[in-house]
Amino acid sequence: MKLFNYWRSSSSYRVRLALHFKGLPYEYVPVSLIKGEQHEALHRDRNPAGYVPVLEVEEGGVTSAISQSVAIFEYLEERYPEKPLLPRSLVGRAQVRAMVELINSGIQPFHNLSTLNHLKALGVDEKKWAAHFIDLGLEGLEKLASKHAGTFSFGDTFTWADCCLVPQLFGARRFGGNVEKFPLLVRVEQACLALPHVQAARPDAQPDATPG
Ligand SMILES: N[C@@H](CCC(=O)N[C@@H](CS)C(=O)NCC(=O)O)C(=O)O
Repeated sequence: MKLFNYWRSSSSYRVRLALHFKGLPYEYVPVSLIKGEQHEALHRDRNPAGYVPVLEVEEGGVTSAISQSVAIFEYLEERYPEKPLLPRSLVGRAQVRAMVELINSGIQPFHNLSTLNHLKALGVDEKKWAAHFIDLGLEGLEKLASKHAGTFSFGDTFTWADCCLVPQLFGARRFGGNVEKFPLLVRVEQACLALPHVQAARPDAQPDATPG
């Protein structure tokens, strides 16, 4: 498998967490969002929307490019079910998906690079705008997680919800958010960061990471 991704992209970080948790080897292929490589024809061919991450997989001799971190989660879960990232109960699985969606559709799009660039072009204070929505989303997540969390976001095993939470708090800090307002989320994040597979997936541990 090949993962086309960028060290600081939170959606890329989610997929790295799933891959490392499952112990799946992959080739790391950097796509620099700062240099605009996501818009190059070669990458648009993999993902016409021009985003990372993209996971390239081979099934039955056919190579396919899968975009969207949650679709990638689903593929990996079905393809490699041995170390599950979803709880067993049906309702539990739905609750994890609810936390994932709160982040995936309710927070991350508000601080995506293309969103921020457009806001800037409109003369909006894009950092302040993004910080508002990150804060609002995390407030909802703190309350939702308080119904389900154990050591991790849902009970005592690492799930997709944690694959999304850890990168989201990383992203929130980048935008100057005061994540300490969300003690449960920070406690879960710290439990996650103590795990070796999380350390391996961290942005600053990636080959394209740059200081600062
Ligand atoms: N919902 C998508 C989001 C993908 C996405 O927004 N990726 C960002 C990085 S986290 C990106 O490639 N942005 C490039 C741009 O906006 O130009 C996913 O989960 O994969």
